[in-house]
Amino acid sequence: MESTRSKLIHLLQDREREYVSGQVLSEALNISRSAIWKHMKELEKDGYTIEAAPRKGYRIVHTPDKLSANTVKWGLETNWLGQRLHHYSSVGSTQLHAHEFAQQNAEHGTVVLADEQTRGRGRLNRSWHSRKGEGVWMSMLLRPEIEPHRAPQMTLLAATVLAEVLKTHCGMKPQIKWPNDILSNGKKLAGILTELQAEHDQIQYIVLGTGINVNHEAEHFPEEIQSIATSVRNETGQSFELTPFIQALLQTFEKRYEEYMEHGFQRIKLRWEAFAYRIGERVVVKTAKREWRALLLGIEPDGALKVCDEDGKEEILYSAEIKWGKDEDENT
Ligand code: BTX
Repeated sequence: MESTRSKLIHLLQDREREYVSGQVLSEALNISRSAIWKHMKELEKDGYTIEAAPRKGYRIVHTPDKLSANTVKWGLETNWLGQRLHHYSSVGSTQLHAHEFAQQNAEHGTVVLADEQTRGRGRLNRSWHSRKGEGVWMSMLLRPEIEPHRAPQMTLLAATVLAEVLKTHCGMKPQIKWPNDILSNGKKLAGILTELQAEHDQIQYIVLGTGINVNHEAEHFPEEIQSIATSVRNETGQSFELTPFIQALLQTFEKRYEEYMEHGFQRIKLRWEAFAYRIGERVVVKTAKREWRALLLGIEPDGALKVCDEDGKEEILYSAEIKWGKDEDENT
Protein backbone atom coordinates (compact mmCIF):
# COMPACT_ATOMS: atom_id res chain seq x y z
CA MET A 1 0.00 0.00 0.00
CA GLU A 2 1.24 3.43 -0.87
CA SER A 3 1.65 5.61 2.22
CA THR A 4 -0.48 8.73 2.67
CA ARG A 5 2.63 10.81 2.46
CA SER A 6 3.73 9.42 -0.85
CA LYS A 7 0.17 9.72 -2.21
CA LEU A 8 0.25 13.36 -1.12
CA ILE A 9 3.54 13.87 -2.93
CA HIS A 10 2.13 12.28 -6.06
CA LEU A 11 -0.94 14.51 -5.96
CA LEU A 12 1.17 17.65 -5.66
CA GLN A 13 3.59 16.38 -8.22
CA ASP A 14 0.88 15.75 -10.81
CA ARG A 15 0.21 19.48 -10.80
CA GLU A 16 3.76 20.59 -10.51
CA ARG A 17 4.15 24.13 -9.20
CA GLU A 18 0.38 24.64 -9.17
CA TYR A 19 -1.72 25.00 -6.04
CA VAL A 20 -3.82 22.05 -4.96
CA SER A 21 -6.59 22.88 -2.53
CA GLY A 22 -6.78 21.38 0.95
CA GLN A 23 -10.27 20.17 0.05
CA VAL A 24 -9.08 18.22 -3.00
CA LEU A 25 -6.22 16.70 -1.03
CA SER A 26 -8.37 15.78 1.91
CA GLU A 27 -10.98 14.09 -0.34
CA ALA A 28 -8.38 12.24 -2.38
CA LEU A 29 -6.57 10.95 0.69
CA ASN A 30 -9.58 10.55 2.88
CA ILE A 31 -8.00 12.42 5.78
CA SER A 32 -8.89 15.67 7.53
CA ARG A 33 -7.55 19.04 6.45
CA SER A 34 -5.64 19.36 9.69
CA ALA A 35 -3.98 15.99 8.96
CA ILE A 36 -2.94 17.38 5.56
CA TRP A 37 -1.44 20.38 7.30
CA LYS A 38 0.56 18.07 9.61
CA HIS A 39 1.92 16.15 6.62
CA MET A 40 3.03 19.44 5.06
CA LYS A 41 4.96 20.27 8.24
CA GLU A 42 6.66 16.86 8.01
CA LEU A 43 7.64 17.53 4.42
CA GLU A 44 9.12 20.86 5.50
CA LYS A 45 11.26 19.02 8.02
CA ASP A 46 12.63 17.00 5.10
CA GLY A 47 13.70 20.28 3.49
CA TYR A 48 10.77 20.95 1.15
CA THR A 49 9.59 24.54 0.85
CA ILE A 50 5.83 24.59 0.75
CA GLU A 51 3.65 27.57 0.05
CA ALA A 52 0.20 27.61 1.55
CA ALA A 53 -2.15 30.28 0.21
CA PRO A 54 -5.63 30.99 1.53
CA ARG A 55 -8.36 29.71 -0.81
CA LYS A 56 -5.75 28.28 -3.22
CA GLY A 57 -4.21 25.51 -1.20
CA TYR A 58 -0.68 24.13 -1.20
CA ARG A 59 2.16 23.89 -3.64
CA ILE A 60 5.77 22.74 -3.43
CA VAL A 61 8.18 25.44 -4.55
CA HIS A 62 11.45 23.76 -3.71
CA THR A 63 12.48 20.15 -3.43
CA PRO A 64 15.57 19.77 -1.24
CA ASP A 65 18.96 18.49 -2.27
CA LYS A 66 19.19 16.31 0.76
CA LEU A 67 18.51 12.66 0.08
CA SER A 68 15.36 11.26 1.61
CA ALA A 69 12.69 8.80 0.54
CA ASN A 70 10.51 11.78 -0.36
CA THR A 71 13.05 13.71 -2.40
CA VAL A 72 13.88 10.64 -4.46
CA LYS A 73 10.23 9.75 -5.00
CA TRP A 74 9.30 13.29 -5.91
CA GLY A 75 9.41 13.31 -9.71
CA LEU A 76 10.50 9.67 -9.96
CA GLU A 77 9.05 8.34 -13.19
CA THR A 78 8.94 4.62 -12.50
CA ASN A 79 6.04 2.23 -12.15
CA TRP A 80 7.51 -0.12 -9.58
CA LEU A 81 11.21 0.47 -8.99
CA GLY A 82 11.81 2.67 -5.95
CA GLN A 83 8.12 3.30 -5.32
CA ARG A 84 8.86 1.57 -2.00
CA LEU A 85 11.99 3.26 -0.82
CA HIS A 86 13.83 3.22 2.50
CA HIS A 87 16.47 5.83 3.19
CA TYR A 88 18.90 5.85 6.12
CA SER A 89 21.54 8.38 7.00
CA SER A 90 23.96 5.69 8.14
CA VAL A 91 23.84 1.90 7.91
CA GLY A 92 26.30 -0.98 8.04
CA SER A 93 25.33 -2.17 4.57
CA THR A 94 22.24 -1.47 2.48
CA GLN A 95 22.50 -5.10 1.30
CA LEU A 96 21.70 -6.39 4.78
CA HIS A 97 18.65 -4.17 5.11
CA ALA A 98 17.42 -5.24 1.69
CA HIS A 99 17.79 -8.92 2.68
CA GLU A 100 15.77 -8.24 5.81
CA PHE A 101 13.03 -6.54 3.82
CA ALA A 102 13.05 -9.44 1.36
CA GLN A 103 12.58 -11.93 4.16
CA GLN A 104 9.62 -9.91 5.41
CA ASN A 105 8.07 -10.31 1.94
CA ALA A 106 8.81 -6.80 0.74
CA GLU A 107 7.76 -6.14 -2.81
CA HIS A 108 9.75 -6.51 -6.01
CA GLY A 109 11.32 -3.10 -6.69
CA THR A 110 11.87 -2.09 -3.06
CA VAL A 111 14.96 0.12 -2.78
CA VAL A 112 17.26 0.78 0.18
CA LEU A 113 19.45 3.87 0.10
CA ALA A 114 21.94 5.28 2.58
CA ASP A 115 24.01 8.45 2.86
CA GLU A 116 26.82 6.40 4.37
CA GLN A 117 27.75 2.76 4.90
CA THR A 118 30.06 1.83 7.72
CA ARG A 119 30.48 -1.75 6.50
CA GLY A 120 29.89 -1.55 2.76
CA ARG A 121 30.50 -4.92 1.13
CA GLY A 122 32.20 -5.88 -2.08
CA ARG A 123 32.41 -9.37 -3.52
CA LEU A 124 34.22 -12.20 -1.75
CA ASN A 125 34.00 -10.44 1.61
CA ARG A 126 35.90 -7.44 0.38
CA SER A 127 34.92 -4.07 1.73
CA TRP A 128 33.39 -1.15 -0.16
CA HIS A 129 34.30 2.35 0.94
CA SER A 130 31.07 4.40 1.14
CA ARG A 131 31.76 7.94 2.32
CA LYS A 132 28.91 10.01 3.70
CA GLY A 133 26.91 12.02 1.18
CA GLU A 134 29.34 11.54 -1.69
CA GLY A 135 28.06 8.53 -3.53
CA VAL A 136 25.13 6.32 -4.35
CA TRP A 137 24.99 3.42 -1.90
CA MET A 138 21.89 1.57 -2.94
CA SER A 139 20.37 -1.93 -2.94
CA MET A 140 17.40 -3.01 -5.01
CA LEU A 141 15.19 -5.96 -4.17
CA LEU A 142 14.17 -7.85 -7.30
CA ARG A 143 12.00 -10.91 -7.72
CA PRO A 144 12.58 -11.87 -11.34
CA GLU A 145 10.85 -14.92 -12.76
CA ILE A 146 13.93 -16.41 -14.34
CA GLU A 147 15.99 -19.51 -13.64
CA PRO A 148 18.77 -19.09 -11.08
CA HIS A 149 21.50 -19.73 -13.66
CA ARG A 150 20.46 -16.52 -15.42
CA ALA A 151 20.95 -14.39 -12.29
CA PRO A 152 24.48 -13.27 -13.30
CA GLN A 153 22.86 -11.55 -16.30
CA MET A 154 21.33 -9.13 -13.78
CA THR A 155 24.84 -7.96 -12.93
CA LEU A 156 25.59 -7.28 -16.58
CA LEU A 157 22.22 -5.56 -16.96
CA ALA A 158 22.99 -3.33 -13.99
CA ALA A 159 26.45 -2.56 -15.36
CA THR A 160 25.01 -1.40 -18.69
CA VAL A 161 22.49 0.77 -16.86
CA LEU A 162 25.19 2.42 -14.76
CA ALA A 163 27.33 3.00 -17.84
CA GLU A 164 24.38 4.37 -19.79
CA VAL A 165 23.43 6.84 -17.03
CA LEU A 166 27.03 7.93 -16.47
CA LYS A 167 27.20 8.65 -20.19
CA THR A 168 23.87 10.42 -20.67
CA HIS A 169 23.53 12.14 -17.28
CA CYS A 170 27.18 13.00 -16.59
CA GLY A 171 28.69 13.08 -20.09
CA MET A 172 31.28 10.43 -19.27
CA LYS A 173 32.78 7.60 -21.29
CA PRO A 174 32.69 4.74 -18.81
CA GLN A 175 33.83 1.20 -19.52
CA ILE A 176 32.62 -2.08 -18.07
CA LYS A 177 35.14 -4.62 -16.89
CA TRP A 178 33.53 -8.05 -16.85
CA PRO A 179 31.48 -8.74 -14.92
CA ASN A 180 30.82 -5.92 -12.49
CA ASP A 181 33.21 -2.99 -12.45
CA ILE A 182 32.62 0.37 -14.01
CA LEU A 183 35.84 2.10 -14.90
CA SER A 184 36.80 5.52 -16.10
CA ASN A 185 40.29 6.01 -17.52
CA GLY A 186 41.23 2.63 -16.06
CA LYS A 187 40.11 3.50 -12.50
CA LYS A 188 37.19 2.06 -10.59
CA LEU A 189 34.20 4.37 -10.46
CA ALA A 190 31.49 1.95 -9.38
CA GLY A 191 30.86 -1.64 -8.38
CA ILE A 192 27.92 -4.01 -8.39
CA LEU A 193 27.17 -6.78 -5.94
CA THR A 194 24.47 -9.31 -6.87
CA GLU A 195 23.28 -11.60 -4.09
CA LEU A 196 20.84 -14.36 -4.79
CA GLN A 197 18.42 -16.37 -2.69
CA ALA A 198 17.17 -19.39 -4.60
CA GLU A 199 15.49 -22.67 -3.87
CA HIS A 200 14.56 -25.63 -6.10
CA ASP A 201 15.47 -23.99 -9.37
CA GLN A 202 13.54 -20.87 -8.47
CA ILE A 203 14.80 -17.46 -7.55
CA GLN A 204 13.23 -16.21 -4.36
CA TYR A 205 14.85 -12.84 -4.68
CA ILE A 206 17.93 -10.95 -5.74
CA VAL A 207 19.49 -8.09 -3.85
CA LEU A 208 21.37 -6.00 -6.33
CA GLY A 209 23.72 -3.48 -4.75
CA THR A 210 25.36 -0.61 -6.57
CA GLY A 211 28.05 1.63 -5.21
CA ILE A 212 28.94 4.68 -7.29
CA ASN A 213 31.55 7.25 -6.32
CA VAL A 214 29.99 10.55 -7.30
CA ASN A 215 31.37 13.62 -5.55
CA HIS A 216 34.58 12.36 -3.94
CA GLU A 217 37.78 14.28 -4.32
CA ALA A 218 40.82 12.07 -4.87
CA GLU A 219 42.01 12.45 -1.29
CA HIS A 220 38.61 11.40 0.09
CA PHE A 221 39.39 7.77 -0.71
CA PRO A 222 41.31 5.73 1.83
CA GLU A 223 44.98 5.64 0.95
CA GLU A 224 45.00 1.98 -0.01
CA ILE A 225 42.57 2.53 -2.89
CA GLN A 226 43.60 6.03 -3.99
CA SER A 227 45.55 4.66 -6.95
CA ILE A 228 42.68 2.49 -8.24
CA ALA A 229 39.52 4.45 -7.33
CA THR A 230 37.96 7.47 -8.96
CA SER A 231 34.70 9.43 -8.85
CA VAL A 232 32.44 11.21 -11.30
CA ARG A 233 33.69 14.53 -9.95
CA ASN A 234 37.32 13.47 -10.30
CA GLU A 235 36.75 12.52 -13.90
CA THR A 236 34.50 15.37 -15.04
CA GLY A 237 35.51 18.22 -12.74
CA GLN A 238 31.83 18.64 -11.87
CA SER A 239 29.74 17.79 -8.82
CA PHE A 240 26.38 16.14 -9.33
CA GLU A 241 23.28 16.29 -7.18
CA LEU A 242 22.53 12.80 -5.99
CA THR A 243 18.72 12.90 -6.20
CA PRO A 244 18.33 13.40 -9.97
CA PHE A 245 21.20 11.00 -10.55
CA ILE A 246 19.47 8.27 -8.54
CA GLN A 247 16.19 8.97 -10.29
CA ALA A 248 17.88 8.57 -13.67
CA LEU A 249 19.38 5.28 -12.49
CA LEU A 250 16.06 3.90 -11.27
CA GLN A 251 14.19 5.00 -14.38
CA THR A 252 16.78 3.55 -16.74
CA PHE A 253 17.06 0.35 -14.73
CA GLU A 254 13.30 -0.21 -14.79
CA LYS A 255 13.19 0.32 -18.55
CA ARG A 256 16.10 -2.03 -19.29
CA TYR A 257 14.84 -4.64 -16.84
CA GLU A 258 11.47 -4.75 -18.57
CA GLU A 259 13.21 -4.98 -21.93
CA TYR A 260 15.25 -7.90 -20.60
CA MET A 261 12.17 -9.68 -19.26
CA GLU A 262 10.37 -9.25 -22.54
CA HIS A 263 13.14 -9.84 -25.07
CA GLY A 264 15.86 -11.73 -23.17
CA PHE A 265 19.54 -10.97 -22.85
CA GLN A 266 20.44 -10.24 -26.48
CA ARG A 267 19.75 -6.48 -26.37
CA ILE A 268 21.54 -6.12 -23.04
CA LYS A 269 24.50 -7.98 -24.54
CA LEU A 270 24.74 -5.51 -27.42
CA ARG A 271 24.60 -2.57 -25.04
CA TRP A 272 27.11 -4.18 -22.73
CA GLU A 273 29.50 -4.72 -25.64
CA ALA A 274 29.33 -1.05 -26.56
CA PHE A 275 30.90 -0.25 -23.17
CA ALA A 276 33.17 -3.29 -22.88
CA TYR A 277 36.66 -2.86 -21.53
CA ARG A 278 39.70 -4.29 -23.31
CA ILE A 279 37.86 -6.67 -25.61
CA GLY A 280 40.37 -7.93 -28.15
CA GLU A 281 43.25 -7.22 -25.78
CA ARG A 282 45.52 -9.37 -23.66
CA VAL A 283 44.86 -9.30 -19.93
CA VAL A 284 45.53 -11.46 -16.90
CA VAL A 285 42.60 -13.66 -15.93
CA LYS A 286 42.29 -15.19 -12.50
CA THR A 287 39.95 -17.93 -11.30
CA ALA A 288 39.83 -19.73 -7.96
CA LYS A 289 42.28 -22.32 -9.37
CA ARG A 290 44.73 -20.44 -11.57
CA GLU A 291 45.89 -17.21 -13.13
CA TRP A 292 46.99 -16.85 -16.76
CA ARG A 293 47.47 -14.40 -19.62
CA ALA A 294 44.60 -14.46 -22.06
CA LEU A 295 43.01 -12.60 -24.93
CA LEU A 296 39.54 -11.22 -24.07
CA LEU A 297 37.28 -12.39 -26.88
CA GLY A 298 33.94 -11.07 -25.62
CA ILE A 299 30.81 -12.35 -23.96
CA GLU A 300 28.67 -15.31 -24.89
CA PRO A 301 24.93 -15.07 -25.65
CA ASP A 302 24.28 -15.90 -21.98
CA GLY A 303 26.75 -13.32 -20.61
CA ALA A 304 29.65 -15.67 -19.80
CA LEU A 305 33.15 -14.43 -20.59
CA LYS A 306 35.03 -15.93 -23.55
CA VAL A 307 38.81 -15.87 -23.47
CA CYS A 308 41.60 -17.51 -25.43
CA ASP A 309 44.96 -18.52 -23.92
CA GLU A 310 48.37 -18.05 -25.51
CA ASP A 311 48.12 -21.43 -27.29
CA GLY A 312 44.84 -20.41 -28.89
CA LYS A 313 42.65 -22.54 -26.63
CA GLU A 314 39.28 -20.94 -26.01
CA GLU A 315 37.54 -21.03 -22.67
CA ILE A 316 34.20 -19.86 -21.36
CA LEU A 317 34.23 -18.53 -17.83
CA TYR A 318 31.30 -18.00 -15.51
CA SER A 319 33.31 -16.67 -12.64
CA ALA A 320 36.70 -15.00 -12.88
CA GLU A 321 38.50 -11.75 -12.30
CA ILE A 322 40.19 -9.70 -14.93
CA LYS A 323 43.22 -7.90 -13.67
CA TRP A 324 43.89 -4.55 -15.11
CA GLY A 325 45.86 -1.36 -14.82
CA LYS A 326 49.55 -0.61 -14.91
CA ASP A 327 50.22 -3.26 -12.37
CA GLU A 328 48.14 -6.27 -13.21
CA ASP A 329 49.03 -7.84 -9.91
CA GLU A 330 47.06 -5.16 -8.13
CA ASN A 331 44.06 -6.17 -6.14
CA THR A 332 40.82 -5.56 -7.93
P1 BTX B 1 34.47 -5.77 -5.60
O1 BTX B 1 34.76 -6.93 -4.72
O2 BTX B 1 34.55 -5.94 -7.08
O3 BTX B 1 35.38 -4.54 -5.21
C1 BTX B 1 35.90 -4.34 -3.91
C2 BTX B 1 37.29 -3.78 -4.03
O4 BTX B 1 37.24 -2.50 -4.67
C3 BTX B 1 37.96 -3.53 -2.68
O5 BTX B 1 38.71 -4.65 -2.28
C4 BTX B 1 38.84 -2.31 -2.95
O6 BTX B 1 40.06 -2.70 -3.54
C5 BTX B 1 38.08 -1.56 -4.01
N1 BTX B 1 37.21 -0.52 -3.46
C6 BTX B 1 36.60 -0.44 -2.23
N2 BTX B 1 35.83 0.63 -2.14
C7 BTX B 1 35.91 1.28 -3.33
C8 BTX B 1 35.33 2.45 -3.86
N3 BTX B 1 34.45 3.21 -3.18
N4 BTX B 1 35.67 2.80 -5.13
C9 BTX B 1 36.51 2.07 -5.86
N5 BTX B 1 37.09 0.95 -5.42
C10 BTX B 1 36.80 0.54 -4.17
C11 BTX B 1 32.34 -4.36 -5.90
O7 BTX B 1 33.01 -5.31 -5.20
C12 BTX B 1 30.88 -4.32 -5.43
C13 BTX B 1 30.59 -3.12 -4.59
C14 BTX B 1 29.13 -2.99 -4.25
C15 BTX B 1 28.89 -1.87 -3.26
C16 BTX B 1 27.42 -1.65 -3.03
S1 BTX B 1 27.11 -0.16 -2.21
C17 BTX B 1 25.49 -0.58 -1.90
C18 BTX B 1 25.50 -2.05 -1.57
N6 BTX B 1 25.73 -2.25 -0.15
C19 BTX B 1 26.88 -2.90 0.09
O8 BTX B 1 27.30 -3.21 1.22
N7 BTX B 1 27.47 -3.18 -1.08
C20 BTX B 1 26.71 -2.72 -2.22
